[in-house]
Amino acid sequence: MRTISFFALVFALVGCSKPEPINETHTGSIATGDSVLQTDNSLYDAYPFKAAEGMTITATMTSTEFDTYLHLIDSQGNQIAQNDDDATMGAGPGGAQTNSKIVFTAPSTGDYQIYANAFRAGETGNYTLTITTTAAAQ
Ligand SMILES: [Ca+2]
Ligand SMILES: [Ca+2]
Repeated sequence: MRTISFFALVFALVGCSKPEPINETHTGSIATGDSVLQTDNSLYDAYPFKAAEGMTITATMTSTEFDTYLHLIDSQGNQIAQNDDDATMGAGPGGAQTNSKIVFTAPSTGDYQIYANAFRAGETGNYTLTITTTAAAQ
C-alpha cells in the first residue's frame, strides 16, 4: 500500500508541473490509411505535445515527395494556426516552395497537436517534421 501511495503522489506532482521545452524531430510518411482531414479529404498524422502558456511553438515540415501542410490544434480541437508554404523552408517536389512552418505563442498551458498534412487529397510520401517549444519570457 505504501508503494502505491508513493507512486500516486509522484504522478500527481508530475501532472501539476509546467510542461518543459521540447525539441523533437519525427520522420514519417503520409500514406493510405492515415487520418483524413474533414475539410478536403487530405491525409495527416497527428503529433500530440504539451506546452505552457507563453511558450513559442515552432513546427516545420519538409518533403521532397509531396506538398506539405501544417496545422496547430489546441486542446479543444480548434485549429489555431496553419501554414501551407514558407519560402524559408527550402524546396519541395520539383523545386517548388511547398514546405511548411508555423511559429505561434501558446495561449494557455495544456495539450496541443500538430497535424502533419498533405496539401491535396491523394498526396502521399515521406516527410520530416520538427516540433520545438521554447520557454516563455520570464
Ligand atoms: Ca502516416
Ligand atoms: Ca505546402
